[in-house]
Amino acid sequence: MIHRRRLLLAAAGGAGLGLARLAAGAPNIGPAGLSAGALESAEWDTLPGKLPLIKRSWRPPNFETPTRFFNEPFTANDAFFVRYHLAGIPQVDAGTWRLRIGGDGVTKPFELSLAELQRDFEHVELAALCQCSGNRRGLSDPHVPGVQWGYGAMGNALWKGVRLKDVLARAGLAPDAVEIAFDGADTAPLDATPDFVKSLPAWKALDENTLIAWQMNGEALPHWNGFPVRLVVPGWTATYWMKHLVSIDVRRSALQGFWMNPAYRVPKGKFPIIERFVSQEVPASTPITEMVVNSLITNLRDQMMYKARSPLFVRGLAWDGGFGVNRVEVSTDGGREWRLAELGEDHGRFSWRQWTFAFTPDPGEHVVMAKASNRIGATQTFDLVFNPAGYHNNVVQRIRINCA
Ligand SMILES: Nc1nc2c(c(=O)[nH]1)N[C@H]1C(S)=C(S)[C@@H](COP(=O)(O)O)O[C@H]1N2
Ligand SMILES: [Mo]
Repeated sequence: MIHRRRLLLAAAGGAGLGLARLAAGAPNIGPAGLSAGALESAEWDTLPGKLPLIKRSWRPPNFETPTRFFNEPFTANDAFFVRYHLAGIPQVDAGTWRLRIGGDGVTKPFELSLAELQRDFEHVELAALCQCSGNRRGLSDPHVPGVQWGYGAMGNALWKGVRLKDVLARAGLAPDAVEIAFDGADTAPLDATPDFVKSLPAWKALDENTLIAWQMNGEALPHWNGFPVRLVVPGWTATYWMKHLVSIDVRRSALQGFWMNPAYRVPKGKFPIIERFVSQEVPASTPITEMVVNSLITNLRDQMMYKARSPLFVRGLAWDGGFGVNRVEVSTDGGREWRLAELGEDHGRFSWRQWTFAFTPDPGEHVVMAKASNRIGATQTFDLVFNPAGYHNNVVQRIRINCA
């Protein structure tokens, strides 16, 4: 059912394209692996300033990027996915916005305006993939609770800002600071949801690639992606990429609270994870940290018809947690034989990397699969590593196509 208001919103969002998608869209958006409920409830919808995206929930707003936008090296700001835990999302005024840096782990707490942040510290720009921990959660089998994401809770961008470590240095960091905690301007207005506050281990906060960013792909951050500034934590899942950042609390003790434990945790020992968050570890679980090696086929659609006996290009993306993807293999026969794909331009180890593979299909059915590996030899799995939150899903896709 398409409401008039939605159509108007879509038009306001600036997309003739979007209107066409809306008209054609309606039921069953997304991969077949989603639950029946997730497929039925998904709709094209448009947040102000965005193109129509796949709506997973309206309040708080959770919107997924359709796969066709992933045929570009960088994800357009108006197509970039949106994820929130809290429904109270203020329009932050850049003129009155302040960032507070304090806590028991600094000797000189202080505040910054946006102009000061931009004036006082060296500017850095880097490409990095922002991927939700729960990307592909909806494909978990058995299904698990949480936003039922398909493949689109991610986006790659060029982020510009300053190094977090430079800002922390001005505050006089205590040598025994263990965690740095971040809070955004969003709140839980009516319900009892705890405020969304996240911390990083000091070593990751002090990494030269961890940024306080105000630009994305050469423009100011869109409201829905954290205006005026957000944290950029290259390599790590997006839960740490605090949007509408307003305060930084340098701590000599571990941050307690729902969003650190029990939320955003993975069972210990189940994933080939290297980067640790020791101050938050408990015997059974650890906070999620870097992304696992993964890939996505971006141009072929499951169950679609393609031309036989002429070259068919398979295109996709591959990424990891910052070690760098160095190899993508493609199979067109359901995994019996694998051949190397050609890697595209390298935008840095935190960016995803495009790849292509050409083959000439015989008539009939073909199962196309892609498998990425990184510089430390980690690769994707064929069988889901089940975990109750549905994180780190890097199961090799199987795309069944028919050629005639
Ligand atoms: N202030 C704030 N920042 C936040 C969140 C949030 O709910 N509030 N969610 C985090 C999570 S879990 C994800 S996946 C990313 C999503 O970033 P995006 O909405 O820009 O795509 O933002 C992170 N930063
Ligand atoms: Mo997330």
